[in-house]
Amino acid sequence: MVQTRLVAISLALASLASSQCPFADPGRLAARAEGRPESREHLKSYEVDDGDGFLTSDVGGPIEDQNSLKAGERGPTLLEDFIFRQKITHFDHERVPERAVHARGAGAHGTFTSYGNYSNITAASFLGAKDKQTPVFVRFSTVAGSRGSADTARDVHGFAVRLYTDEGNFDIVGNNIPVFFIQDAIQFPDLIHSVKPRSDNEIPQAATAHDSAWDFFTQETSTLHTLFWAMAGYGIPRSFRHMDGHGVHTFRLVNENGDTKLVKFHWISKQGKASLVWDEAQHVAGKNADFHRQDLFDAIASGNFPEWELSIQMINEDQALAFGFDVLDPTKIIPEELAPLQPLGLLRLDANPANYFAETEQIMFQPGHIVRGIDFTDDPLLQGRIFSYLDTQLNRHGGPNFEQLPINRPVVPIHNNNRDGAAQNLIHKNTAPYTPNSLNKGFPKQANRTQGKGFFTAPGRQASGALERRRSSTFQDHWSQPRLFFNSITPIEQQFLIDAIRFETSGLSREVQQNVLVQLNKISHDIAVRVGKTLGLEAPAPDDTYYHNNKTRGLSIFGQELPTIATLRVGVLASTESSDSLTQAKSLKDEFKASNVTVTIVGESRVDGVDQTYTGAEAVGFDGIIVTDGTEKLFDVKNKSTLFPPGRPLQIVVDGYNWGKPVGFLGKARDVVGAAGASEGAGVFIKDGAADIVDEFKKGLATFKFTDRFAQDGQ
Ligand code: HDD
Repeated sequence: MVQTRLVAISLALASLASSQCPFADPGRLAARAEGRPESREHLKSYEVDDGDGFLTSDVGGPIEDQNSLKAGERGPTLLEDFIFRQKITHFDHERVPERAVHARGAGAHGTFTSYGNYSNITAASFLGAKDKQTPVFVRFSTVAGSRGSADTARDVHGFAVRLYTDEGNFDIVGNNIPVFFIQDAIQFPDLIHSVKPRSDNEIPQAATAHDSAWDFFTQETSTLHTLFWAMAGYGIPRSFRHMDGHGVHTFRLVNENGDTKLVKFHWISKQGKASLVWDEAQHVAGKNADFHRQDLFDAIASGNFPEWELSIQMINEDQALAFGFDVLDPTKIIPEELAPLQPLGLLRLDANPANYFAETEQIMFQPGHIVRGIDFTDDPLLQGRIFSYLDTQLNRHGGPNFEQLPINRPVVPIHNNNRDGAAQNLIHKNTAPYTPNSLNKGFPKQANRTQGKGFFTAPGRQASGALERRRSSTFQDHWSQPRLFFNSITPIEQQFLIDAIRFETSGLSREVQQNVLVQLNKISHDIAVRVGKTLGLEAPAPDDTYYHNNKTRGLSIFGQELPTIATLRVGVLASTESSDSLTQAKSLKDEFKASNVTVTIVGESRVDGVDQTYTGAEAVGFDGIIVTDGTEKLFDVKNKSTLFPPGRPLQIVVDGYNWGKPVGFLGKARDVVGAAGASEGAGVFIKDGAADIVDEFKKGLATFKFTDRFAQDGQ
């Protein structure tokens, strides 16, 4: 008894110590080193630590034990048991509605640092001075799947950024694809109903490979451009860290004089862009449904803070129609050749949420959260979004006070006449909650451009015209830019895109398949022929109205060397029965450490430095695989062991090779090359010892995928 109490006390002290230790997490360390506040600082006053104290009821009374109050030792529970009722009632109400779209996601805190003073183009204060720092929270997501769906489902990915600026919250609620499926927000429910699971059996989860999705894609052809991006590598990123983000719409920047420019916002990944291949993504979904959220969490927890550069494309107001399309049309990119990327600042994520629900689940982004110096445009998709997010958040929160939740509060004081409502957290003392008033001396006062610096709407913005319920004639071309996208990626990426369409359409009804070919044929006859070949359907005659050979830069993912290999993961296959193998594995681990590459030593059991057993190891867990010398027995298919599923060590190499990863073989392990169905060539490194392989293998990791291992049509 005494011993149990001592253990309990020492555990309590240990947890107290760790919670108070200022150096507990790398984000805090980094913030200290750079002399800036920790990025979660503004949430600290809301934290509940439980580092000490007694268990209490919600209203503070101490709770003695975890038994319900009964009439007699074996009797029924009493209604009187308020402790029981409070606990169970709270549990019964723990869930809030998941987001209607983007339900599955993960987020992190960080800091945005402005590269300069950009007051010549925008009054936005977070861009007003060189090195100015602003706390941020970013939430990444998939769109269609529900909250428990797999991270690697093929999908557009959400990239929502909140900047807690010193003039209020500014949200850029974007995606990893710079265009969107529809041109008018009124069609959003139709789009989402078509991609969500069937209404009768709720199948399939988090997938567009079904009739209704492709029916909508072919009936509403504005979808084709975004669809092409999603069918390419953009639909299956390697991690959230390896994707760019885009504000999608054209926005306005407004300076203090009221001068405006049209802009597109982009977050360019400093990790580079990298993607999985489809077969791999499907395996990941089964083996580790939390693949992306884990990657983000682990990277930040280990002090490898992901970074993105905020870049804009900026054009003049009179250039809105200058490029042969309308910049108000969210299905169009502005090719970089027409408006180069201009970097404005650096976003760095350096702290994980302390509580997923309170922070990641309760953050409520809105395209309508803008700050002075940023303005909307008349893009009809943006206009509708400004309404929808507020509305859906009223539903999720159950009342209008969700902006008072810690994660939603701005870091500046709020003064207005909004009052009451469910879960009102503030105690308003002003008894004249109306404007204008004299009883409170006119406070809170209205701002203007010289006092309080108010303006959200660009002073010169105008709108006029007859009321019309129709799509703009400048929004009609749905086929030129999907073709531009296709022309601008490499042949193997084109192949992946075609293979994805083949996969997605293979189970559709004949009628929808025919419609798919009609639309593909308007983009490219070649694509229609290639997809038609798998479907067993003949492509229509070429329909060349929109055919062209233009290309733009920056769209390719595969074949671009990654700027850094830090945090990439190498699986080193070893055998606990061979000391040579283990020594080699350990020296590889040391050699890769300098590049911040994570080496996982895989062995039959967790002894002698083995990090993971073959029972738990899979190629999906590694970006590259090296087989050590002395492991021959593991690759002998006749070697049935109870320590791993049949054939697992070989399967790891087979999968790694087939998914384009760099693979290495040391000493006698070179025999595995043939057994794994691999052949010598790019990305296959056959060496004698550990020291010989490291440098080349690092280059292999930067190449990331060796795409010459994949077949291409017509070869
Ligand atoms: Fe949306 C969530 C991105 C069009 C209605 N959207 C949501 C999120 C992202 C986007 C990243 C998740 C934010 C988070 O992490 O909490 N949505 C986009 C982009 C669009 C877009 C880039 C086109 C450019 N969305 C769009 C339209 C509508 C909506 C046209 C409705 C008319 N979106 C919503 C929503 C969500 C949402 C239903 C669900 C949960 C939420 O808002 O807070 O209101």
